[in-house]
Amino acid sequence: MKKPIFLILGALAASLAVPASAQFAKAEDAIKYRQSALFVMQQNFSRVAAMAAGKTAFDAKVAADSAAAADFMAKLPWVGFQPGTETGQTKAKPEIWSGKAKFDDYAVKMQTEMTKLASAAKAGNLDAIKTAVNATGGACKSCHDDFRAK
Ligand code: ASC
Repeated sequence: MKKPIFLILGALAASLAVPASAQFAKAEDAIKYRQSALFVMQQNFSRVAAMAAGKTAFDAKVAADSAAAADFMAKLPWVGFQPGTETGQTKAKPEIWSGKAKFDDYAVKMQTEMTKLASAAKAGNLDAIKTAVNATGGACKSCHDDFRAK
């Protein structure tokens, strides 16, 4: 059976369209992007973690703002882990791409914990912040243990 021409042209256009996720001009841009997002996230997270650990004075406003920033930043790095960005200036292990489902689970887990931290910080509850900092830090660490080269 002959297919209508518009179906054929539509399928062709779809196959030629660049996926929206492939937004980086170069592999090194994707690497820089994910590292930058993780760096800004970590800077905001560690500011709250330092308060939770009693290393710096607790400032509820700074904690809430920093945790909100970290929570937002936590959403951004993942698109940068696109295929073809396994090598270069990166500590990302190739297992990220061969074990993507596990990596994605870690990414979701970290975002979930970071959102809890943002809620705790917004509420200004230092005990809840401490609990959430530990859970979030644990999520960072377990992914690094498996997927980040030393
Ligand atoms: C940080 C940071 C990490 C995590 C991890 C928590 O501030 O840079 O990688 O927390 O150390 O265990």
